[in-house]
Amino acid sequence: MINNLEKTKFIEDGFIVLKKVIPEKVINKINSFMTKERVLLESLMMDKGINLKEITFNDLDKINRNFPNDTKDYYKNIVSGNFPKKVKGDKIFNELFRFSKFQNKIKSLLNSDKLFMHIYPSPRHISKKNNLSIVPLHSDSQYNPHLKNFITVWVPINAFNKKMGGILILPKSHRTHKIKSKIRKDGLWFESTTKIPEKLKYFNMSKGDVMVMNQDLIHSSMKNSSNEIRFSIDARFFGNKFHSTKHFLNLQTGVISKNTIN
Ligand SMILES: O=C(O)CCC(=O)C(=O)O
Ligand SMILES: [Fe+2]
Repeated sequence: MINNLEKTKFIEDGFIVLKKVIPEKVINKINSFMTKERVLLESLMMDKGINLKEITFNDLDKINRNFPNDTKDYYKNIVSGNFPKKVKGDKIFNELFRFSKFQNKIKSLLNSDKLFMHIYPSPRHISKKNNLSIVPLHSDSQYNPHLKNFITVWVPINAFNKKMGGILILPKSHRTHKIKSKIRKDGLWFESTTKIPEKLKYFNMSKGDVMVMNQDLIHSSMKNSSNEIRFSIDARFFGNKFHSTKHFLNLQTGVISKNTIN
């Protein structure tokens, strides 16, 4: 269980690292799955003349200029470090969040006896040179206007050192800063419209740890300066007093629904 001190700290700081809430063997299983899916994406993109290991802004131009209109979003999603819906929707990701140790702590942070997860969770693959996959400073409330009150859970799958990167956060910023949403020219992310003079913080995490963030906490993706591909999952959770206008998973029943007040 979360103790009162941890809960107060989460409310004040806007984040908390929960240690060892997911079994290592589940993280390893997800790592193998993502590694395999990333290899498939590499060959899919290679067939289209794009090397996923060396993405540049030219590749985005190539997609915008040469690819059929109805496929552009699909391929832009891939070059910006995301997986296609078919992969995001794989049941394997539900295994990550089914443990009571995890669920009880998240419920406690949400002051809820039930737990719901926005569909889909976001598995991400970040390669060394891929600047398109770096999410600029933002809060997740900017990207999820359909959710009223939620928390984000960021799960490193193989990123346990600073060289591989992860996320950088600004403690307490959920109360002190607000970023105005303005879509970047390339359409991939929101611009970081607010200059933040403070230094953002990196937290060392171990296998099975998760970073929980308030929906308004300001954070960004780090660059990956290792030669490996960084894998992570981020997922958004809400409790029984709130609802979503899009699809969500009821973690009590395993049922996916939409628009239902729970
Ligand atoms: O993993 C990343 O690169 C960024 C993820 C993120 O912004 C989030 O989990 O909300
Ligand atoms: Fe985020």
